Amino acid sequence: MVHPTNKMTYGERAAKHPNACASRLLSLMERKKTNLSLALDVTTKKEMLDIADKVGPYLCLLKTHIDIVDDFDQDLIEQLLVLAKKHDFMIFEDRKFADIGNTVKHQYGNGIYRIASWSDITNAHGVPGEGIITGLKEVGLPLGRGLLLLAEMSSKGALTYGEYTTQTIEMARRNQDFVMGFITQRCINEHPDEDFIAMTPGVGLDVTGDGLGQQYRTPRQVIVENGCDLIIVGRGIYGKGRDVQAEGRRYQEAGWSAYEERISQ
Ligand code: S5P
Repeated sequence: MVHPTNKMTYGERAAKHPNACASRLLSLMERKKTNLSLALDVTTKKEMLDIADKVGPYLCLLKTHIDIVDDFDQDLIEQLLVLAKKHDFMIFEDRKFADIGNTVKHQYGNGIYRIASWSDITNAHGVPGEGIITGLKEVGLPLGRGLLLLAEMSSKGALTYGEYTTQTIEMARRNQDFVMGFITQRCINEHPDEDFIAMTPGVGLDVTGDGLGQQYRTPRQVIVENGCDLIIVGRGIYGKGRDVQAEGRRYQEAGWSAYEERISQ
C-alpha cells in the first residue's frame, strides 16, 4: 500500500513535521527543488571543498566521512559551513555509530571531530539497542540535530533485514523527537501519522556495482518505485573523469523529475 507521505510535496510535509530537523530539511528541498545528497568520499581537504563548491547548487544535503580526510583540521569544518550557507545545503556526517550510549555520546560530542557541533544530521546502527539513541539524543537534541537509523544497507549480503530491521524501526518510532528518518532502500512509513524521511544510497545512472559489494539502482527505481525521499550519490558524480558540475545537475534533475512523477501519480 502506498503511504500518504508518498503523495505529498516536501513542502506540505515540512509544514506539519513534528521533528524540527526533518522540517528544516524538507523545506530546503522544496525551496531549492532538489532531493540530491552528495556522498563526498574524498581524502583531501582541497578536493572536498572544491567539489562541495561546484556541486553545492544542486544539493540539499552534503554527506561527509570526515575521518577519511588526511589533512583534516578545524578550518575544513569552518569552510564547509561557509559553503553550506553560500549554497543553502545541510550537512550529514555519516558516522554510523554502533556502540553503547555512553561511548557514542563522547564519539558524537568530543574528540577532534566534535561532530555534533557542526553536523546537522548523523546516523547510527540499531545493533546496540535503544541506549544508542538515548546517548546521542542527550548531545544532539539540545542542538537541534537529527538522527537517522540504518534500517537497510545497499551492499551485497547486508545483514540488515527481517527482525533486525523491524526492531530498528520500532526503536525509531519510540524516539521521533530525535530520529527523523532512515537509511533505507524503501519507504518505511506504515502508520498513517508517521513521516520518516527515507534516504537512499546505492544510486547510480551508469553502472550497477563497484566490485566491492556496492549495488546501484536508478533515481527512478528508488524514488518512484520504492517511495524513498532522498538519493545519496557519490562516485556517480565525482568518479574518475567525470565533470562534477554536469553530473551534479544530471542527478538533481533525475531525482527531482522522479519525485514529480511520484507525487503526480
Ligand atoms: O547502506 C549504505 C549506507 C550508506 S550511508 N550504503 C552506502 O553506500 N552508504 C554510503 O553511501 C557509503 O558510505 C558512501 O558514502 C555512499 C555511497 O557512495 P557511492 O560512491 O557508492 O555512491
